[in-house]
Amino acid sequence: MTILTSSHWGVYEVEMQGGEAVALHPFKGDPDPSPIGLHMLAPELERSRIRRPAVRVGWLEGRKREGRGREAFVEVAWSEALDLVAGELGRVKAAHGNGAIFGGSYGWSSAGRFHHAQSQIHRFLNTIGGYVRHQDSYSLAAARVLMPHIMAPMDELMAIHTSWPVLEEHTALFVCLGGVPAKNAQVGAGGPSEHRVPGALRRMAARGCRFINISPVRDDLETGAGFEWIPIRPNTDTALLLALAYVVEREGLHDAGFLARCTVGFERFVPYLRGETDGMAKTPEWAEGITGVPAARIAALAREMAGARTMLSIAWSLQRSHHGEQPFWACTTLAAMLGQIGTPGGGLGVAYGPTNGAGSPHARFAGPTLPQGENVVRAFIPVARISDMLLNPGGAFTYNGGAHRYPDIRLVYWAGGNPFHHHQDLNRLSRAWEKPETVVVHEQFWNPVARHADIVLPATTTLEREDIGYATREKFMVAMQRVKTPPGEARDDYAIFSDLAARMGTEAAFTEGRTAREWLALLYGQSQAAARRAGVVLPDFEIFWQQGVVEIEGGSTPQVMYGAFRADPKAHPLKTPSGLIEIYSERIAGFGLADCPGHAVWQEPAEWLGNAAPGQLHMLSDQPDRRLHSQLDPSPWSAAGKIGGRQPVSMHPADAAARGLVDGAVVRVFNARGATLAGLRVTADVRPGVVRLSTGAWFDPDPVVGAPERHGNPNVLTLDIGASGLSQGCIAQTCLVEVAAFEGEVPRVRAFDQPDFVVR
Ligand SMILES: Nc1nc2c(c(=O)[nH]1)N[C@H]1C(S)=C(S)[C@@H](COP(=O)(O)OP(=O)(O)OC[C@H]3O[C@@H](n4cnc5c(=O)[nH]c(N)nc54)[C@H](O)[C@@H]3O)O[C@H]1N2
Ligand SMILES: Nc1nc2c(c(=O)[nH]1)N[C@H]1C(S)=C(S)[C@@H](COP(=O)(O)OP(=O)(O)OC[C@H]3O[C@@H](n4cnc5c(=O)[nH]c(N)nc54)[C@H](O)[C@@H]3O)O[C@H]1N2
Ligand SMILES: [Mo]
Repeated sequence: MTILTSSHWGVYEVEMQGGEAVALHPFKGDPDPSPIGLHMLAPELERSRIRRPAVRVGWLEGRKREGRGREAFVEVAWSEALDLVAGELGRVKAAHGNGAIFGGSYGWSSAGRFHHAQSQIHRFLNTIGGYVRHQDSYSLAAARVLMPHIMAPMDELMAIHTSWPVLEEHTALFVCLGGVPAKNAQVGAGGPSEHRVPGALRRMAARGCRFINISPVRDDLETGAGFEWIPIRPNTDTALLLALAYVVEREGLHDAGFLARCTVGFERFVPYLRGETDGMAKTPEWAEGITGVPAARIAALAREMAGARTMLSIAWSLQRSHHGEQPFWACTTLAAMLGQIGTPGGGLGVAYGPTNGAGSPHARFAGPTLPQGENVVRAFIPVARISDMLLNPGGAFTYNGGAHRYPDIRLVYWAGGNPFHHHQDLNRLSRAWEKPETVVVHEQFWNPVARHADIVLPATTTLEREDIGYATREKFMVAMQRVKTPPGEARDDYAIFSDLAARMGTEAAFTEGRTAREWLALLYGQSQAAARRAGVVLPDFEIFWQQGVVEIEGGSTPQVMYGAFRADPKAHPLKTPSGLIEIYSERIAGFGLADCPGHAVWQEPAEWLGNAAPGQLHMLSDQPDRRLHSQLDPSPWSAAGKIGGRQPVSMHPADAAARGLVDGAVVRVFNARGATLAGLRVTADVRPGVVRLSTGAWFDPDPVVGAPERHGNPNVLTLDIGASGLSQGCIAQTCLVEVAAFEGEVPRVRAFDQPDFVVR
């Protein structure tokens, strides 16, 4: 029997010897397996595991906050650590209420539907009276808030994307903003068991579909054939989309029938396009000045798109920017004007590429899901406003039409996420992080978030516990066996929270008397029932567990997004106020926000090439190809992508020459917010004026005050303001930097393993 395991980057076959995993191999059922997860057993990772509960020295001595992130830790027994955590939860609850506990705990955690750390922590905190939560994600905040007003919630849109086989058959022109990066489609929350994207793109190209990639970088599309690259300036896509819409309208290429039947507000948008409302017609010449794309190319592209079965696809990175709602709204508007939404192979894609999920032809049903209970604390923050919250208790913010205030947080509790990876302006976060009285973290590794805790509880990995691997609309569900002994005294998050619940008097509510295996059987049974309703027969739990895997058969055929809506919008209305696509939204206009009015508009971002000082470059910090965020960064696969142990920063040859920089050099990337050391990669695959520093190198601040971060972490440079008053989303892609040669002795990147760090 082959033992399988599942991860966010795919399913793998586990080679066992004497009851322990010794190697991982690609899953034979996967046409394009990802190499990322093959390295989960690497000794480099094992060395940085947390082995025993540990408490920061200054906190233990006198609840001192100053040393957080810098001091050593003292290992303690589990019983002592759990007493300390329960004591702190009880103290803060009694003195300040549950509204002083921040348990948002944003992060991807690991695959596995039961041991999902975010679900575990939320369920636990709900049993003790609730916590301050977060809303939306770093992935999608601008789009997640905008899209339900004008079309549909993002989760629904992702699930109903036109299937790849339909695109393969019908799409003549595929225009993508931000590519369809195969590196990103390696990933899918819970287990992408069948990597579909690289093959689908190759087959589309082979059948003659023409691809155009509009992106500051060339290599975020791979079709196996040539394609046109339109190297746009970052954060200016809205201007390009508006100019395309201008040409379509002026030349009468829009589909008046579709607009009348399926949309509202076109007549209120046209005066803006023509410049009647602001004195500026959104002509191709106007857009050329903003985007750097030649006016003639813009005008021709509009005609090409109107003249062929066209799929217009947008990457999520575009909305991770200042005014990030606008490219999504402009894209929806243009696709509606072209009138191809609901046709096979035409229309709009808002999730092709970011993960493996969109375009799947497999059945849709709810996978096993741990119920989180009810959170009675009403206070929340938009997810990326964490530093604002900690620095500014009581401060006001707007969100999705409402007015709110930041809570006063005393205790921060994190399991399954790494804010010292995901947040912007990490130097500012470091200052904000000094505010809470206590920080508790469950982690697997001595990574930056563990090092910024007061109490660290060591958690197991997926290989060290039993679980069920499944991602929405995937082909396989996997019985994840326990194949490895945990290091030291690491425990499952479920076991940790169960013991804490016992100390808090809520054990019965948290565990409901079930072992982990009993939970698996229960949750599987619920999913089995949901699958049956969707026309899919799953075997009973015992058979599933013995088989190790089940292939999801039936329940789905290739689909066309909004085919039924297009045919009869009255019978199949959208959940927008009008039931139609909203080119103009009365509701958003009614919020009265200057930075997000009632239709798509071009507004300058806070930082972009249009306001750059001489020498400044636009920095993109995209998803890393050899990791999932910060996960597995010490692995040999991740390390092999670095230059001298640092994350590479890609730069155009002309920009390198202008600065006298050579390939492979250690460079200082900096702005007023911070500085980092990266390894230079010179390549014509990025547009002049742009650099790309992918995320995920473990944050390694130099203890010397003012010295650059040492590992090439872009978030010491990014800007920490909200996308707009509507969504408050993360705007990591809006960021200007300078790059210079590093003078002097190059500091070493810290070794992230444990012994130099923990004292006993
Ligand atoms: N500059 C910039 N910043 C960005 C982005 C960007 O494009 N540019 N992208 C943003 C996006 S889209 C996202 S989603 C975020 C991602 O941010 P995160 O999701 O926070 O990043 P991860 O590295 O996946 O963090 C997961 C953490 O959970 C831990 N973990 C895994 N499994 C378990 C478990 O079972 N139990 C416990 N207790 N811990 C576990 C891992 O060790 C890891 O530290 O980053 C955001 N940040
Ligand atoms: N290997 C791997 N895959 C991942 C992840 C990972 O960490 N590693 N993270 C996953 C997660 S959590 C998410 S949310 C998704 C994110 O998916 P996305 O947000 O779509 O991914 P990014 O890699 O940030 O950006 C995609 C492309 O958009 C380009 N781009 C950036 N800014 C602009 C712009 O202003 N205009 C245009 N036209 N293009 C721009 C970038 O250069 C990049 O090539 O990826 C997922 N996939
Ligand atoms: Mo994300």
